[in-house]
Amino acid sequence: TPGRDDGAVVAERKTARIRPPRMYQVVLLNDDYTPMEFVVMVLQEYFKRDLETATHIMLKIHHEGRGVCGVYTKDVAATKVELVLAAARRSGHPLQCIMEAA
Ligand code: TYC
Repeated sequence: TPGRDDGAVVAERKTARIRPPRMYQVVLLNDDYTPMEFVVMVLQEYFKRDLETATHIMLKIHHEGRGVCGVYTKDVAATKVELVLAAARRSGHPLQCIMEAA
């Protein structure tokens, strides 16, 4: 900036430049047909949950209708939704997966 001291400009930017990205939760929905084991596999494979946590999340979805699998930046969440839907389609299961602003 003309007529300004460089040090002052750098100090100004330090307070404004870093902002956390908007986060999105990836949610699995319950249905009557997708096998429990398939949902547990999805939670392990695509959301990096251990067997115990994956089983707990699956049962929560089974009983409450939906459950949060993880919270990610927009692009990562969108990719996970597509990968899960593709895996479900490949296996012939009606499993639904959505993302929503956290
Ligand atoms: N309700 C399914 C069953 O009884 C299991 C299930 C759990 C399906 C979670 C989808 O997101 C889901 N086989």
